[in-house]
Amino acid sequence: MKPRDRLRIAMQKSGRLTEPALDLLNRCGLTFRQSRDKLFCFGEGEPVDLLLVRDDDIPGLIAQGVCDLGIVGRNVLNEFRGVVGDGAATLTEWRPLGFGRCRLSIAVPQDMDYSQPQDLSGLRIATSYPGLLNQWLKEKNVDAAVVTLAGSVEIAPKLGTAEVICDLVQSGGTLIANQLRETDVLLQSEAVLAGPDALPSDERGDMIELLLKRLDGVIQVRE
Ligand code: PRT
Ligand code: ZN
Repeated sequence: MKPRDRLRIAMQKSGRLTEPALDLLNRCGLTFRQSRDKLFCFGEGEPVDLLLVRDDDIPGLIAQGVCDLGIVGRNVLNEFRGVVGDGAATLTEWRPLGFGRCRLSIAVPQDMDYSQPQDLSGLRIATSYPGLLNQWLKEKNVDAAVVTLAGSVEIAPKLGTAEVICDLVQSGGTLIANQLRETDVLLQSEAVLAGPDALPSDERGDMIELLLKRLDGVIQVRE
């Protein structure tokens, strides 16, 4: 395969991270021509293009070398790193980006007695982040069953598919609406710039360095 001479950045096509990610790239001086299918956006001034995808696909696209960088939640990046393990291409968090902040937390029914992680022993915990949850349970030496759900995790206790959940929390409103109480934070998350461990040794590496410099300037100005 001929090495690409343009940089390719993966970002969320449509969701919470889309607008702030585009805004950040614009402030780094990157502008894009939106294509009709909106999957691929050609960079106008600089040789940097965008691939618009589901956020869950971003780490894999970088690991496969389809994209050079990605803007994705730390929760998604770390789940991929944990699940894929040591054998696969390793990814690095190059920069925290300061938006899309949330936390991955355990939440229990409001009326449940809970004082420490050991109280979860023998219970079922519903989550979309089985890798991160299993890692935490192992650290805490808790033997609980992990029930993996793609979405609507917060209604699992009501449906009876699990007693407890492990999900993303921002304002806490969703938990309250479902009579749940946040107990432990597993991960503080925000959008990050993710990439391979090592910069490519061609022009794309130089472009990434330039982008990181601009990013640092933009992030500093904002802080
Ligand atoms: O289609 P695609 O797969 O790309 O989108 P998605 O639905 O998986 O992702 P999206 O757009 O919902 O979230 C993208 C990223 O935003 C996540 O991976 C997080 O890194 C980040 N983020 C920040 C959040 C939240 N805040 C958040 N509040 N992601 C999800 N939520 C959900 C949470 O799952 C829960 O259902 O919002 C609810 C909780 O919010 P509060 O405010 O009620 O606590
Ligand atoms: Zn997703």
